[in-house]
Amino acid sequence: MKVKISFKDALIIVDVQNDFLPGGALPVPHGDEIIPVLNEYIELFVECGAPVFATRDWHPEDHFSFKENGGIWQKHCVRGTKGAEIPLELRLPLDTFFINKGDRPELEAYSGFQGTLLNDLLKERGVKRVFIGGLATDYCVKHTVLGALNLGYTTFFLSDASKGVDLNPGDSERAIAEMLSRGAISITLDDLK
Ligand code: VGL
Ligand code: ZN
Repeated sequence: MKVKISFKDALIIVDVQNDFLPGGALPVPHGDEIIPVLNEYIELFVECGAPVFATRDWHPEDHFSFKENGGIWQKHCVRGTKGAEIPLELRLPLDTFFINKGDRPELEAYSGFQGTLLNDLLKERGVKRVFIGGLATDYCVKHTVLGALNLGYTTFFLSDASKGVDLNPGDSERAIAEMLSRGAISITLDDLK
């Protein structure tokens, strides 16, 4: 499939943060391998004058999703810590829109649209199509993709720039099947070149 990017499209990079990379608190296996691919997507979007968004899991210390607070996850992406930072290897443009989510103790936000201004910022720019990749396929990427579909965006899933955690074997595959069945379009870099 050939897709031509215009300045009305948007790239949304989900949760590429140190804690989700090998060596981090909640590592996604091979999560680092998507960074060079995402850098190529970034270049393409910047060339077309299309906006780049980067979501960040941005939890307070006492977030209820942490095991120590009764949740299911190892403590991760505490705002202001090294683990919550986006690695410098990801070459984000200076005018990247950063979207912090999960920043209230009692609310989970797997979707970049949940409790954020992401939808408003996209609408303000007249964006109709979004291109979403990052970490993790079976959690925040999936929920961000489903959120975009619910809001009426034509939504592309960047299959070569996403990795899943697969807590249960097959989670990522099931997540992809669900995204596609809801109307997402799976693409790779080659489709944009
Ligand atoms: C995520 C688990 C907990 C994600 C965030 O970014 O996919 N996963 N918090
Ligand atoms: Zn989280």
